Amino acid sequence: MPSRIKEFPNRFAELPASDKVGLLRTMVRIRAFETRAEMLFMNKKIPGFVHLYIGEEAIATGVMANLRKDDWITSTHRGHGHVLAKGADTKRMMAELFGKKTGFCKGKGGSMHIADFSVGMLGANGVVGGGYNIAVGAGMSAQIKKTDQVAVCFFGDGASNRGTFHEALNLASIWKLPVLFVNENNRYASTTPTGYHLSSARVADRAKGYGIEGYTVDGNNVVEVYDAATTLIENARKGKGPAILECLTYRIKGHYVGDPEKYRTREEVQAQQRENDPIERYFAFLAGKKAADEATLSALRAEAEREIDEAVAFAESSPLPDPEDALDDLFSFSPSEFPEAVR
Ligand SMILES: Cc1ncc(C[n+]2csc(CCOP(=O)(O)OP(=O)(O)O)c2C)c(N)n1
Ligand SMILES: [Mg+2]
Repeated sequence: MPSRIKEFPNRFAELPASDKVGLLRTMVRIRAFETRAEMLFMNKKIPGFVHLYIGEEAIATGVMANLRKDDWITSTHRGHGHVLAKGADTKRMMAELFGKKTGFCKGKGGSMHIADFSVGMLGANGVVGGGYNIAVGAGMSAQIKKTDQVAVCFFGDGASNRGTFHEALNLASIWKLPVLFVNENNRYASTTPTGYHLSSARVADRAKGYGIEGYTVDGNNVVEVYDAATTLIENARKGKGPAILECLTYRIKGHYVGDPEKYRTREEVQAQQRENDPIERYFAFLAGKKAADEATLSALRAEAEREIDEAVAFAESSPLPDPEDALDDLFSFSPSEFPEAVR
């Protein structure tokens, strides 16, 4: 049987009303950023590749609401939502997407390589499964320094098949590191469905092999994600060790902007858009409890659009990196510089 879960304690109920609306605000900001990034990419303002997080906003939002600024995250090629929810500056983020000098990586990284150490964002990553061991290293440093920081590693269903997954989970388990592995199971790894590429029914089932806990939640229900993350992050902080939190979701847009999407039907996508939009679902939930109304939602959308407008204006007016900066921040060694022992 798939490891679909025990109920987590309802910690969402303890949140003040403003924080409940805050979760909606974060999801709306991510959606606005992604919608604009898609348009800008299609208008050739953004070079390279863009992988959109539309439809998956509840995961970054529900998890990050439980993190302190000095907690760490590692992200993926689909990382904009993680970066925004962790509190990075939208202007510098947009500038990085544009390849401008004012971006987080001076315009040399682009969409897939945004890092902002000042808010604990250790990096998006173009290498699938490249974040695991960075998160484990961060968790190890917290344990050694006794800082009670936590590291959260976001990874996709496809990424759970990388060899690095095994190395990281094993080490995190034997050393009881404060790391939460958050799987974003959006049912596809590029063009390949989970039904084909996963050997287990659930990614969370793999936790058993490492002697840790693994749970699956509805990743399009921000309340469910929040509640599970609260308990698991508190456990990690208290020294109870790592866990896997698998969040079932759906990627509404193509794998990348421009994906011809021959591997799925329009009907499948439309049904998800209609019935499983995480923002619509959470808004309906809040509205049912009279905690938000249409005016709240419109105000949040307008606020997000203003923020993105400012970010785009900043990115557009920023300079490109200078050609002579191309080789700055690179590390290379010639064989003659290697120590004798490894030559
Ligand atoms: C090590 C490595 N192998 C292959 C790729 C090519 N690639 C980019 S994204 C992707 C699929 C990732 O799927 P998943 O982990 O489910 O993340 P999702 O795109 O669904 O968010 C692949 C195979 C890569 N970037 N890095
Ligand atoms: Mg996937």
